[in-house]
Amino acid sequence: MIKALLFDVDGTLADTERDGHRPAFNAAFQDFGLDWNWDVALYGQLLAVTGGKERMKYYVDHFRADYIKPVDFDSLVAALHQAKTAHYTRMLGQGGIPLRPGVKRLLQEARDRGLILGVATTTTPENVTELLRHSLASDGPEWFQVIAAGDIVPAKKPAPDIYVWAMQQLGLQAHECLAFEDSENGIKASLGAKLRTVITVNDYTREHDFSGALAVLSDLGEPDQPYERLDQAGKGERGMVDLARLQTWLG
Ligand code: XBP
Ligand code: MG
Repeated sequence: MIKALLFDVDGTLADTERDGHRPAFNAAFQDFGLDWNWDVALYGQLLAVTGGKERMKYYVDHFRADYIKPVDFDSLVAALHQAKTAHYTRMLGQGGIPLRPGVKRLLQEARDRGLILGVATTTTPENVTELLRHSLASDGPEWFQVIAAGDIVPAKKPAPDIYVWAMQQLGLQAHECLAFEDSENGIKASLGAKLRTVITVNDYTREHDFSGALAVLSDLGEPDQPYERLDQAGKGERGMVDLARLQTWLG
């Protein structure tokens, strides 16, 4: 039996990108009087880069040839990112972003059965704790033994570093853990850390390459709302991800 479940956050625990991070970035750009505006389609392209600060720099370099960077551009990016985080966490505080189907159910079951829970994400730590507090439970952050997030490792996903760091904190090996991801950058990171990985796709990631995944699913499923399995090995299968099913997949 595995000992720990390690979760990505954005796109996996909750659909945070399109209606959470994206409008928060746009609100920050407005605060600073910038004419930058990320629509839903453009944001899909920008998601190729993980990390909010890294994403803003990538946008300027690849989409805004007209923009003249100030000498202290890094400071501007840092200030924009702080403003963005404030907008985003305010949204979370208003209960704005629910967890995806099956997430709370599986976390609860794992907790009841004494499994270790962890987070491995590129997003800012306070984004994670606010999401867990407002969308999981008031003590949500305490359900997790490790929250590996943000700039804690310099190389963000697709680098495996954040998963390696989380496992080091837990004193566990990859074969004792299972990862949950939603994106190609995410699975590159988890497989790079030698973790078996379950994928739940979303509208931004449906077409990504998930080679090497244990299973690719629409979501984790609920009793009255089964997941649909999308990978060739189990195509068309429907059901609900619980520990028994994970154990079957792990063999
Ligand atoms: C999440 C991200 C993050 C968020 C923004 O990727 O790419 O950058 O979009 O978060 P993953 P910050 O789900 O693979 O961890 O602005 O706090 O960086
Ligand atoms: Mg993700």
